[in-house]
Amino acid sequence: MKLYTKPGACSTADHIALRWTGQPFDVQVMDAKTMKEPAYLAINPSGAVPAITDITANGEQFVLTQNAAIMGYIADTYPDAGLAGDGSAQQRAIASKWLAFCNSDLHPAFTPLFGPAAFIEDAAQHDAIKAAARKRIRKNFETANTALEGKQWLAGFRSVADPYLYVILRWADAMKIDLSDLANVVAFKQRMEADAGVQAVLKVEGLA
Ligand SMILES: N[C@@H](CCC(=O)N[C@@H](CS)C(=O)NCC(=O)O)C(=O)O
Repeated sequence: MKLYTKPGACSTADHIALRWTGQPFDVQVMDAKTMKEPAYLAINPSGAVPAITDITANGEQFVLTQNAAIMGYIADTYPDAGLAGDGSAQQRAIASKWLAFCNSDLHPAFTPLFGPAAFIEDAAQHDAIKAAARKRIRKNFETANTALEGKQWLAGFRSVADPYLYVILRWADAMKIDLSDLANVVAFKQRMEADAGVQAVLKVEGLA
């Protein structure tokens, strides 16, 4: 399996998940320029990361985009890693629930903060949009903080959702969103940063 990632982007979460499987994989670290070049657009026409390529059991080329699908593929390809739980439908669903929270609630909450102009051209409105985004982001992290009460991991076991939450916590840091009062979230981030797999990925992506 080969992962295309950009340093610190949501694809870094897939990179950590792959590392956690303990299985060999290839990785290509992209940048804003190479993501828009024809070679990569042939893999993901939207020019976004993550994407993976793999070879099927029949020897055919397999290409997959969309973070949630890729995380599911990683978890299902390497079930022994337990990144979607113990194989029960219930644990798979709980891991998917928190992955969906990260991919569909928390991640898009940052979009107006990163690029308000995509929502409204009038620059005079941008501060208001960003302030609303910050509020929404906080609310989502409060949800994560509640979920982490008495738990090490979002789903109650280590899953594909955890690297995603971690990567988005890095965005919160970069955007100076104060989460210091959310003790469970703070402890989670420290746990992730102490993880050897996370540290190895940050090094490969030039973020260590
Ligand atoms: N819906 C897509 C969104 C992926 C996405 O937003 N990727 C960002 C990085 S976090 C990206 O590559 N944006 C395009 C760019 O940076 O040019 C998914 O879940 O995979």
